[in-house]
Amino acid sequence: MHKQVGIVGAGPAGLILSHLLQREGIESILIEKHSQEHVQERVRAGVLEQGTVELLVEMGVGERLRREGLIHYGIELSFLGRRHRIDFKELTGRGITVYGQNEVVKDLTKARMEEGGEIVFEAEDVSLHDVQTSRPSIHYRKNGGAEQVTCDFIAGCDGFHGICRPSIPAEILTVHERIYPFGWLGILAEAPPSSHELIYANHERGFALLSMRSPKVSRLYLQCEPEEELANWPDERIWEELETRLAVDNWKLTRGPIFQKGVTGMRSFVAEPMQFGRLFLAGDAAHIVPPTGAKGLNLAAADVRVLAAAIAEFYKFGNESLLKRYSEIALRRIWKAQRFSWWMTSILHRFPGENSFDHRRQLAELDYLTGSRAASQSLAENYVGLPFDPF
Ligand code: FAS
Ligand code: PHB
Repeated sequence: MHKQVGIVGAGPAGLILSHLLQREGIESILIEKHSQEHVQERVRAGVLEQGTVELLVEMGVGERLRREGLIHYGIELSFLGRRHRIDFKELTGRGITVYGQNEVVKDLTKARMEEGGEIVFEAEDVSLHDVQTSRPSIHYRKNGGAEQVTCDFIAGCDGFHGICRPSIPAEILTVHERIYPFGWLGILAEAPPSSHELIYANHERGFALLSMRSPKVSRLYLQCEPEEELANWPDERIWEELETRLAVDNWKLTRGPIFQKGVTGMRSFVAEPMQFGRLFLAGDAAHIVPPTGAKGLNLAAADVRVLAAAIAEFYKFGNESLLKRYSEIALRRIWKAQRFSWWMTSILHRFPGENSFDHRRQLAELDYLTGSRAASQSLAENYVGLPFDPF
């Protein structure tokens, strides 16, 4: 079997790419190791930049997002027992949309299938071959049988733990990484969100975040040890800790049954270049940001927006110039998001080994940030999403 583009991984990056290519009349196949149910139920990001929403709507997969997504024009920063609102509308004229990543994946998978898109779920032993030739191929096992598809291009959209990035020889790749000495304990609870907007809290006991998924479902996070044992966190302890870290006068956190709990490690990671021969990496396969800046999913969408245009230009005009510049273009945005995500993480979390000077400096930065129009505008424009670089 031959396909113009073989895509490894049916997460947001792979699905958005496949849909964008289809709109350019370019056929692709998605090879995914997990089942459709698993991919669609996985709890991950929840904040979409306005540019990502506009891309999904423009692609024709934004109908439910528009109907069910929660549009926010600000966030709250909480420290020293007080809240400070960052007014995105006033500072940037733009906003964000709160809509679960798994909902985005559901909408995209449904659209792919309705338009005859090919997705191979539960593919095993996926491997890449001849990526330095003009006829690379993907080999995999399905229902016990060996399968392979030759392609003109392979898109590595298989996330951080996938097989595509490791397919690039180590001497070619440069890796930039910072691993944080803490993680996030995240919960989903059947509790109406206790705030209309997200609350990011810097507290002496550690970071906390109040987010949501719908008017009935809250999503909350606590800074914890990187290898935290969930067994140490019965529901009662989680709620008490959240109440303590998010506490301000005359405000109450609404509790409800917790139906999902998980601990996520935190790292900043970039692998360069994002292409090798006819293999192009996108999304978490090439870069990871700590979730404090809510950039993960949005960066994946931004990468494939460029990659789809580059592949389309190749088929339309036989021109490889954009393909050759894919890495350079994508990395400009990626490094800005890396900086922003690292900065949000550094001003809102407690780092082991810090002393009182570091604590007071953090509080002074938050005080400056919430008192200066220039500083809060910088946060706002990065959070809602920087304009896409022309290419
Ligand atoms: P994904 O990891 O989403 O998708 C890759 C796909 O490839 C998966 O479906 C996987 O099953 C498949 N795959 C892997 N190996 C394969 C193989 N060998 N063969 C075939 N398929 C293979 N971002 C936020 O902004 N906020 C958050 O709260 C947040 N929480 C997160 C929590 C977790 C646990 C993780 C891991 C990430 C979180 N992120 C968050 C970041 C997240 O949103 C990612 O940036 C986003 O999923 C990136 O999308 P993809 O690049 O498509 O990668
Ligand atoms: C979420 O809703 O899951 C979420 C929101 C904002 C973040 C990270 C996660 O910064």
